[in-house]
Amino acid sequence: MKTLVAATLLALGGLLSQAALAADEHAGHMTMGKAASEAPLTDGVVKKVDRAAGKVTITHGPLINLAMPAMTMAFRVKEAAWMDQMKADAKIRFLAESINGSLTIVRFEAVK
Ligand SMILES: [Cu+2]
Repeated sequence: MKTLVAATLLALGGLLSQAALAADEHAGHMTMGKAASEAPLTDGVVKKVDRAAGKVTITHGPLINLAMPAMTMAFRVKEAAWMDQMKADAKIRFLAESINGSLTIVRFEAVK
């Protein structure tokens, strides 16, 4: 009986820590906190740069922090200067977040 109780408690503990992890991850979506900046960068290829609109169209791999599969879409860019390194067919690595409802590139690296 003791063993069963211990096993149940262990299983429960596992579930609780998973729930806690999920909650942390969710918090990362909602804030501009540390958690998001630690998310892995995603590979992308620039398709189009619209400086006037401040938007860049990118064919991107899965965006884990946004639960978004690979696709081609437009993003806003947090630092306008990054657009200097974003030309059609340029390979980049980036992190996007939803800022005031707009998906925005918040971290950017050019791939050489
Ligand atoms: Cu997308």
